[in-house]
Amino acid sequence: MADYFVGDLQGCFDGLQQALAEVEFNSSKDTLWLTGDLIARGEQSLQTLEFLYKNQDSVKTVLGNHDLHFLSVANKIKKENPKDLLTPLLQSPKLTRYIDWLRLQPLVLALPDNSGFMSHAGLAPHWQAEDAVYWSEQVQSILMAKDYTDFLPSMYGKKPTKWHQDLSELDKIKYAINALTRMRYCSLDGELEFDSKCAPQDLADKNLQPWFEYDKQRFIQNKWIFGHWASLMGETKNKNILALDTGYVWGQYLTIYELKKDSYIKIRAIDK
Ligand SMILES: [Mn+2]
Repeated sequence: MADYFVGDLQGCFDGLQQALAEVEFNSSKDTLWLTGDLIARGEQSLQTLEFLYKNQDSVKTVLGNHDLHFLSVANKIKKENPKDLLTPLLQSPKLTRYIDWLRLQPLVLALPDNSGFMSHAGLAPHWQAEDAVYWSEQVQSILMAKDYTDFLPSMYGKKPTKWHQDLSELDKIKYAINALTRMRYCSLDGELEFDSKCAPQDLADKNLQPWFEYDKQRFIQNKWIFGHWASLMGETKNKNILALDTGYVWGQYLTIYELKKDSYIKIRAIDK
C-alpha cells in the first residue's frame, strides 16, 4: 500500500515503465500519483494515456497546462503546437475515451493522511489550501459538463494576475487555472508572473519570488507536491515543498517520491 508520486511525464512512457519497475509497483495495492502534464512533448503520449486509462483505478492525477491545452487541440479549438508530438494520440480511434477520462481529473488533490496537497503548478498567493480545493472543484465541474468545449476558448490569457473577491466568476476561474497549472513566480505583493521559467538563483528581477516563498506559514503543516517547473531540478529549500518535475523529457531525470518512506528515486533519461 505505497503511494508513489511521479513528476511530469510529458508522454515519456518508457520512463514511466522504468520508474514503476524500479519501485516494483503493484497496481492491486499501490497508488501512482502524477503531477500533471502527462502528455505533449515526448514521443509516447498515446502509450502513456493508454496505460493510465487502463490502470485508472490505481492512478491519481491532477491536470497540467499541457493536458488542458490538449483538450482544446483535440476539440479543434486551438492548433497543435509544433513542439508537441500529439499526432498519434489525436489520430487514435480511442481519442474520445482518453479525452473523457482527462476531463474528469481535478487541478488539486489532497494527499493521504491529511499530509498536504498536490497540484501541477502551485498554491496561489492570498489563498489557503481550502481555496485551491474549492476552485479546483469549480473548474472540474465545468470540464465534466457536456458543454465543456464552450468554456475552453476562455481559459487562455494571463489576466487577471491578482486575486480579488470582487473578480467576476469567469475571472476567478481563469485565475484559478493559471495559478494551479501555469504559475511559477509572483511579485512580492502576490501578483502572478508568467514569463520567467528559470531557477530562482538565475532570476535577475528582485521583485519576483517563487510562489512557495509567498506566506510560507501556509506550508508549515502541509506538504505541497507539484510539477511544471523543471529548472528547479527538485530544489526548493523547504522540505514541505516537493518539486517533482526534474525535466525527464528534456534529458534530465524522472523523480519518484514515496510518501510514507519520505524517499526519492531518480531515473536518468540518458538510460532510456
Ligand atoms: Mn506545465
